[in-house]
Amino acid sequence: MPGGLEACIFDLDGVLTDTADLHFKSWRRLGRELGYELSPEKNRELKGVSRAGSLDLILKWAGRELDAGKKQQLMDRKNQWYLSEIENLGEKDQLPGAASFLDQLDRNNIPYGLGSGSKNARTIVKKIGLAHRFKWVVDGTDVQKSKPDPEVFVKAANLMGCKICNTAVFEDSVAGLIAARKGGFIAVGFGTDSNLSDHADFVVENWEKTSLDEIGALIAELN
Ligand code: B16
Ligand code: MG
Repeated sequence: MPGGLEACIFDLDGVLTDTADLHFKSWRRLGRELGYELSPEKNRELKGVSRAGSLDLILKWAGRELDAGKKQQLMDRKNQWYLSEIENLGEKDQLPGAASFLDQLDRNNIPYGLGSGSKNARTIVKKIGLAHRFKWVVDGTDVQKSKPDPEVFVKAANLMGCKICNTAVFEDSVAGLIAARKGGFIAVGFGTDSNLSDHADFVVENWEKTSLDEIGALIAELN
């Protein structure tokens, strides 16, 4: 196996598809109802953060405090808007090269699973036409603790029966990379954010600029 790589776990939003803008539209709409304008810069801080964690941050930025019942109502409303935003997702919304990377894993008999903080992950992965490729899926509905807690990845690794230290987690968020490292995984940052490298073993910019061979070589260098 390339570089001793035994298995891979993929984050969903930002790694296999990009729904960040759709989350942004829905949170901004909710913010406006609270008299708060969510900026694109502040929205970036929500990357990889759970729904409840995102609402708490927005309320903090808006200087608001609400009880648990009201917060649940707001999260439900945001999710209704988000669900209508993701209605038209399709295969076209797979990040370019993602499916080819899965092909490379298949050819090398390297198992892979999904580890997403989103409670909508199963819907999204189906819409983008990748559900049939993921035998192992752990998402926000399966865990008690959100990223940066490693629970989502550890649960996926346990399902897959792979050795954590030989399993690479691909993540576009700092919260997710911290989770991967805490869990003892190989933490692979995905994307162009400058802050990823501080929390990752190495970073790949996008699927079209890398290959399984390159990732295997980068992992071999870590050992
Ligand atoms: P939901 P990931 C995360 O998905 C998103 O990055 C984050 O922006 C979102 O708030 C979180 O899921 C919860 O999403 O409201 O759909 O449960 O990156 O972990 O795949
Ligand atoms: Mg993500």
